[in-house]
Amino acid sequence: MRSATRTVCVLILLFIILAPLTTGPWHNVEAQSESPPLPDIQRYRIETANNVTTQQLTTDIAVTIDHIGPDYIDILAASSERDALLAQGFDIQLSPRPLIFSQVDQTYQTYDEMVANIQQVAQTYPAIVQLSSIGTSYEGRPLWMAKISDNVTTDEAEPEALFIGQYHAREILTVEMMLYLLDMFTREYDPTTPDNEITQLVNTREIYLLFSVNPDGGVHDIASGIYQYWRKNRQPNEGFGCIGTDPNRNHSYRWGGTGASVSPCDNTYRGTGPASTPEITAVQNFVNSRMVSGRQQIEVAISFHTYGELILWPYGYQSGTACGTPITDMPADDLAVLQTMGEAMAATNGYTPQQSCKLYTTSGDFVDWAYGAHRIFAYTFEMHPCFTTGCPGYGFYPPGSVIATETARNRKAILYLLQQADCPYATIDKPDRCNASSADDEWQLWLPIIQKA
Ligand code: 0X9
Ligand code: CA
Ligand code: CA
Ligand code: ZN
Repeated sequence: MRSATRTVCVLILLFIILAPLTTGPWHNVEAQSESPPLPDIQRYRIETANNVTTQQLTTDIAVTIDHIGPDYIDILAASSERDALLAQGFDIQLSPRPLIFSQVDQTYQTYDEMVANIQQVAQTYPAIVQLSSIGTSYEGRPLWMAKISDNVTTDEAEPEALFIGQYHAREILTVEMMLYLLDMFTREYDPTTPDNEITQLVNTREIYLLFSVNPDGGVHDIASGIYQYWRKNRQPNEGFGCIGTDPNRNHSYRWGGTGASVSPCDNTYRGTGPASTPEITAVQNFVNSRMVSGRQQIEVAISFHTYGELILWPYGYQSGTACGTPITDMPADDLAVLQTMGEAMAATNGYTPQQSCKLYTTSGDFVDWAYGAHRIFAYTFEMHPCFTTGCPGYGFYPPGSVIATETARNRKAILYLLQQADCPYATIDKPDRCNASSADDEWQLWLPIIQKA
């Protein structure tokens, strides 16, 4: 099965009880007088009165389910996918309401606004913020990263943490999440109150904020004024008319397995090889560079996505009934740590905690690589909105009015993870595991890979 198809099949299980009709803010948006080009990917509505199921819709065609209503299913489909559905006899209607960026929301920051914002903050707080670029995107945009710590220009012996926004272009709330963190760590930092939690964490951790892995996709998504539902990066695929690799299928760990597409036109296209995108090469080079004296300095990481209100941990590559069963490249203690911290974080934000492969199988995503190649305790957060009964139907493009609450919602979870970063194994009552001298069979297994000694 194709990955997106499998994705949707899993989602069916989640949505056997269909969500009631909800009215999203875009319902008020009228068409603009001059009409910008419509995206190739558009929203289509399929009435489910004649028992059409998500499974039927996606068995052969990798469309994305956008929203499930009481008697309809909204899908996101490229024109080729739409034609294929029509050829199969489905009665599908173009959704009449394109989401217009300037009308739906001026509160979301564009790439240029984001850059101006983070440069301004870095200038205001030079003692604790160091701005750099870890590389450039395919179209040449800097991939901006802020390091936040006391003595920020010195590499101190402090646990490190990495937070990443916008792997996927249309997941616009994730950029706001990163900007919330920058704002929180700087405005609340006060060296005169070392007991304040923010101050304590900035003083004892080295925190990396990578604001957007996929700025090209993000810029493209809003360039016409109408949201394009764009997911991938903007790297052309030679010999194909369609553009882009899915950055979250392009990481090197077990790249090329199931749960990613080999077709350049698919939304989960894995790319021509491991780290074939400049963006993922940059991410991996950065994380690799944090291997100092044979030890990976980054202990914990979160990759922010939308949507579904989920906290997911590795591995994503296991499939079917193998998901969650013991596996040689993850000691049982590590799975226990991932689960313990994942559930603790979920208790603070109301997300649903689960192993990635429980949602669906992927290969080449960030968390599998971060853990598999570096043993970083890494999480995918799927932010607001949720995707079950009663959830709002605005999917990837929530109204700006939710930004403040839905970013602050993750504050406690992030502070918790940062607190655990000095010894994640303490969460399963095995703090000695954090010492270099720990050695048992499971631990030894890892030494050749990560040399965490
Ligand atoms: O498919 C993805 O890359 C992530 N979901 S999204 O809707 N934001 O695209 C989920 C990645 C987590 N890994 C697995 N579920 N295996
Ligand atoms: Ca420091
Ligand atoms: Ca350090
Ligand atoms: Zn995503």
